[in-house]
Amino acid sequence: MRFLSRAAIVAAFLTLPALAGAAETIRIVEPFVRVSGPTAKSGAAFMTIENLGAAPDRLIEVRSDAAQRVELHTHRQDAAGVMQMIHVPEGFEIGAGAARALARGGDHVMLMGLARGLTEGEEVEIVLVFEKAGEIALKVPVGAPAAAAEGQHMHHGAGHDAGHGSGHSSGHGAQQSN
Ligand SMILES: [Cu+2]
Repeated sequence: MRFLSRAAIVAAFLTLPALAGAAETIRIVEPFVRVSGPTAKSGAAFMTIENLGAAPDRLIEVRSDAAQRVELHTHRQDAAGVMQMIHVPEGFEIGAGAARALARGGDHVMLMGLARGLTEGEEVEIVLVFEKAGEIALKVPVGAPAAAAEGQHMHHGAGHDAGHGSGHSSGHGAQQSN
């Protein structure tokens, strides 16, 4: 009896991913939303999309109540060498068994016309729509993963690596393309 009820609880947990949509073929790794401050009018969402399936898939649309418009963007260098954001209406393809990173300076989900200010630590609901896998709903934290925060000053949130004071603050070059 005790074993059975425990099994039932485990089973209940195992069904949770199914609620989020085709979690077995597409996996979203470390999503986060970045805003330049609580009064920012736009923001961007970043993540790595892994396609565990046997066929390519494509992120074709993103929806969120947090913004008036949500678009898939990338960066391209114009003739003058200036990086510009452009809308990518056809979306982002993720090859079979491949991963595609949406990252600063490259592909990203653009949140235009934020409905309200976003502050670090809260979560934004975003629905990713894939051509084959369908909809995947996420709660995406506002902020930046520690690994991506190096050398940036867009946040001044307290208490996120205090006690890290001295030490390796030198030379993290060669990462930024612009
Ligand atoms: Cu953009």
